[in-house]
Amino acid sequence: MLQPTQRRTNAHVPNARLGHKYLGGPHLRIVAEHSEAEVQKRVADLLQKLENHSAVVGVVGMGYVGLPFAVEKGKVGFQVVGIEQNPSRAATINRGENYIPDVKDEELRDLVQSGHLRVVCDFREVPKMDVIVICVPTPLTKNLNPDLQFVEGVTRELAKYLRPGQLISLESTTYPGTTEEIMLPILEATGLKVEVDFFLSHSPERVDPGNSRYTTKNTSKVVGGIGPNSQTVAVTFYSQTIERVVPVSSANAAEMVKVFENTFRAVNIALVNELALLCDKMNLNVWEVLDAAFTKPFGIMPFYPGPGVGGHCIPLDPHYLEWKAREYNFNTRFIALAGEINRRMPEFVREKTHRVLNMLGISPSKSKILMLGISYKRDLGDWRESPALEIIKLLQADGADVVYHDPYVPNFDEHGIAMECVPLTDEMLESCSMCIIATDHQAVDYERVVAKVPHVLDTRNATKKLTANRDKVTLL
Ligand code: SAJ
Repeated sequence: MLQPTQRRTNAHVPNARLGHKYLGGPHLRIVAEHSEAEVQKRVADLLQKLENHSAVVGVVGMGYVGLPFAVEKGKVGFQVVGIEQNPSRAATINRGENYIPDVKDEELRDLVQSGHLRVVCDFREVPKMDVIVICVPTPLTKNLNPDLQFVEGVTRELAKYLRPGQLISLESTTYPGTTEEIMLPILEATGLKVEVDFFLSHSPERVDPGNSRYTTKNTSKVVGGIGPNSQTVAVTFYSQTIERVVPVSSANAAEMVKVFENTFRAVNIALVNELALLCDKMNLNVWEVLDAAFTKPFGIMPFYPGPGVGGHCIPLDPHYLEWKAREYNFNTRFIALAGEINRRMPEFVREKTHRVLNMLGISPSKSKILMLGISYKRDLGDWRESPALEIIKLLQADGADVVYHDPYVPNFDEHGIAMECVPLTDEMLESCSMCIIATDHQAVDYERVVAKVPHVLDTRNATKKLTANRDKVTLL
């Protein structure tokens, strides 16, 4: 028998109309019946606030996803309140200062000055919010298992302040089932019921950091509600600032869409990395082979080998799906193999570095190596999970003196390595035994680098346009 504070779910009550609430001990009785009309009025009220932009929008996590999203919502007139755990980030935004390259400084400044955007560091203002969007990291543990501490922690905080009429939407990339199996029970433990009192959806972020062509506004957005009412309000919410919203049948489906997208990339990157490993053995130029293959006008799309796969999406997200699939006794072999090949690439770069040093007659332990590029991909300053860090660690273990230059990274302290960027002077270049190009930033003068250093190991084909000194370049 249910205890006084417990509720019977509708599933146990035949012909239950949506929205029955049962509180009761031995004599179960309907004490607060939500009529369908009441629920639909709640939906209508929220829709009105979304359509006339009078809704207050909360965005949890002011990172590369949350801040651009908050700015887009503020630009169309919503009152946006960011919730950010890092006080210095919050203070920076509240001063009208930007720290996300994909956000225009003046747009942020104008929104802060007009009061359309401000950031707090706790959840006490949640009751004022009509929509709360969650854009927090979903990392992996050391043994590649999902780490949902941030999603769960935020959901528990939101539950303390949850009120009827609110939409909660998770944007973080995660395994299918997170919204429904992890977040929903925490939110319904408050006694409020989804689809009746509050609404819940998943809409995966699709941000390509540094991509100026595809932005938060013009990148299509997949939206999956826990139920029809949640779907209606979530699609309306996202449609206010995003040109194309793609509704799917459930939050699970929306979660699966995103992990598939990133798995697609991880597997195809691994395919060309494996080809690079084979071409090395067959003395073929993998870059020539791929450039020729990508001239095919249909049925193919460009991917390129590299020193490994960085960022906090592609190396991580597919393992969320791999972990969940095991629950169904299903082995996602492509994901496992792709991860294995991609994680092997730093070791391959170390092996090719040894070959170059051998050719120069220099022992690794007596070498000075310039790592050119630390960021995980070109033209941005983000070194999370960057393969360059792994390669530095491997070469340092060989006794090499490793220095780095990255125009976007003045210094870094990660994975037990702390280094300062060295200037790319002729003297510095000439003092090195060799250089490894790990990130193909466009701002670097590769012609001068190749002219000044004894030899270059180019893991990104950054020197493809060079004609002079080609004998001083070894490609991955
Ligand atoms: N990489 C290769 N070869 C390639 C492409 C990429 O080695 O052909 C490497 C990159 O150098 C980088 C890593 O893989 O180290 C990830 O590359 P990425 O371009 O996928 O970079 P992310 O993680 O910043 O952005 C991706 C988005 N990228 C694109 O769609 C182009 C997209 O998958 C997601 O929207 C985003 O992650 C995310 O947040 O999930």
